[in-house]
Amino acid sequence: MSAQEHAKPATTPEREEFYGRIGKKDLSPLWENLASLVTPQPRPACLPALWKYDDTREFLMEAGSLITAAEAERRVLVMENPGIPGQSQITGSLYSGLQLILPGEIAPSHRHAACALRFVLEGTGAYTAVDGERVSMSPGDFVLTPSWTYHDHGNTGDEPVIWLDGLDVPIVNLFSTSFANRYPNETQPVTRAEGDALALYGTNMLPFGYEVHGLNSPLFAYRYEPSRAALAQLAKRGDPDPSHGFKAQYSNPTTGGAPMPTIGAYLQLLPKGFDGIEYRSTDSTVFVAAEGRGYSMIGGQRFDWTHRDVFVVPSWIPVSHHTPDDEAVLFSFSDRPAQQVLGLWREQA
Ligand code: GTQ
Repeated sequence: MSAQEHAKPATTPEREEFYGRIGKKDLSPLWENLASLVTPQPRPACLPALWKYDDTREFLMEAGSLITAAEAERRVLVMENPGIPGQSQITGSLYSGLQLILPGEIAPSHRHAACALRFVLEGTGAYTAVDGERVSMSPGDFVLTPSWTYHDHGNTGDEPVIWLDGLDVPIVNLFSTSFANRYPNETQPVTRAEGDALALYGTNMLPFGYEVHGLNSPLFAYRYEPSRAALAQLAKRGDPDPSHGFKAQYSNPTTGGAPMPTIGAYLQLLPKGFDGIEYRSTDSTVFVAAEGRGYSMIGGQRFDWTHRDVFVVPSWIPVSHHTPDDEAVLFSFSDRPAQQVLGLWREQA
């Protein structure tokens, strides 16, 4: 402990007796807890962790024979951070899980205060409907479901479809601001043609006189191909960032900001032979390998990952990425926009 940190005062019988008495009146002495309450640096309860896709997928398919998407409402295996088990949290502020929808199934329409994102990992033929528009989902697509928008999922194809869900449920519950309800029917009516949002907001044009309203991107699906092409273009222009490789952030085309107020999403290309240097930031981050394989050093611990494996980097723990054998692409998401708007976010290269 440095002289700058608060040293816990000695306990005496008189003090102990006093603490006991005030405890009965719902009071406690700050000086006993100050050091662990107001810490000099982040002390994330969540731990670095990795979920191998092949293992999780096997359990998910097993779940597929145990319960239907309709009965489950959402057939998801939640990734429980081992540092905070039983909380349905992958980090201190975010929820994440793998969702399976089998051919012919519908995950019924509902809405909630929480914002959600999907990153498709396997299969084609599924769609997500948001605000009356259905968008088809293919591997690598990034789809968002803004707060309080009705959404349902369906699989009209002939293969299982699996995606990664990311939600800000722990943030919503921190503030005790959760609301949710089911749509009266299984699916919401389709009121907009497929491709409507993309045509209106995703082509570097906006409807004439468009005024920004709300906090979410009106473009709710970001296709993998153009996102991947942007990384390839970045890679042609110069050297990779020493920590991040060639990295881009998904943006709300009407503001240039994050697609949702609480969750930022990112895509980065790590060229073959990339040997990244350590970086840390206060936003605990969930990564999934969209392509390739490599490993990351997280707080000195090595995590080997391959296509579709999910791993977590907790707040302020140094991370470096390495791709000795193969080029790789990582998708990631975190609460960075929320931290930034609250003036809390920090990074260190
Ligand atoms: O697809 O709407 O993983 O409501 C958790 C809650 C997915 C969803 C989850 C949800 C959803």
